[in-house]
Amino acid sequence: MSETKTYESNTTLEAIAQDLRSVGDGTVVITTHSKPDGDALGSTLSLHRALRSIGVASVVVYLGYFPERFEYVVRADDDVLYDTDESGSVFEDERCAGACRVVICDTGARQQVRSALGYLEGKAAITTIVDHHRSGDSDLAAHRHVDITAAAACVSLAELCAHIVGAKDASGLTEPIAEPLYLGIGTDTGWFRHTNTDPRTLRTAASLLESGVDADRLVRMSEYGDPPGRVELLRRALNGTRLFCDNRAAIMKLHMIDLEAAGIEAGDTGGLVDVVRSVRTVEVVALLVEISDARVKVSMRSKGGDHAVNVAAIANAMGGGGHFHAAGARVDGDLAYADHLVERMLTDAIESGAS
Ligand SMILES: [Mn+2]
Repeated sequence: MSETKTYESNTTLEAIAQDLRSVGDGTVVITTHSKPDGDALGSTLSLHRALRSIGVASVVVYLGYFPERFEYVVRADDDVLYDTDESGSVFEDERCAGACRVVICDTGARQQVRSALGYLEGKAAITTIVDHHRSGDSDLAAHRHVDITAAAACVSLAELCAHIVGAKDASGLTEPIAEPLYLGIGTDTGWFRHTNTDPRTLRTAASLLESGVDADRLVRMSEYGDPPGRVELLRRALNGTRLFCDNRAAIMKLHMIDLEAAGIEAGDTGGLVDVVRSVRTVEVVALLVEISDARVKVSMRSKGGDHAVNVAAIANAMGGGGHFHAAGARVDGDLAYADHLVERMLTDAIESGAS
């Protein structure tokens, strides 16, 4: 993707904070990638609450399926709109129509904000991206802060929120702002297990704990928040699982009928790969979820180590994106086609890095 080269920062968090502090009576629209995860939720809600604390109005817009497990994070006094059917009609709301600024958190990729594209059209001059992904579409926003060394968008947001409220660092944030930030950092690092967990991640997280965050509650709600249908989903996912490449790679598969039988949405399949990733020999796992007869969602995770598989490169080759150890794409074709494609790409990746 040619835009990858130019998808980098052209402003600082301090400058973004200064700009947002100066908007007066205007409303800031805050959004993120569709089917928000913990980091998407954390980055948007923390910014919303930080702005509210200094008297700046904002509204958060969530695109697509909203995971039930995260409903508890949104509080009664948060201003949130849901574009659940991804029609984009939610942007007709007068607060969106009259927005003075738009902030997109945890993504900068057109394909991840598809139902907002009509709304974002012509608004690049007033739009800011705060992201930590390697690739995105620069033309979406005139102002960009892209820190690919940040373990989560929430690491950058913690700093941005501190600038907004005038705190010296994240330890000076109030609990309502700190809680979603801690959730985002926790979930994007696999609760501090993934290779992206570095000193800065832990320092930021420690500062957030000092703000009074109930970390145990966040882990319980987000990690132990599966509905009973999860067991049926797991049973079906394991039925469709196979190891290959001397047990170094694994593919898990879910058909639409599996999701229906388990009563689980396609956006709520996170964590399934952990069951297979725990196998010692497995270096990379792909989860294939059938979205329609002709479309498959591919999520890939790799472990760290000397010859770690770069799943971002594989995802890019399939038109998707992500991080070195966690990436995904949507493949046009049926499940059998996607299965063959992914098996070949994982095999190539393992064999080219084999020692
Ligand atoms: Mn993220």
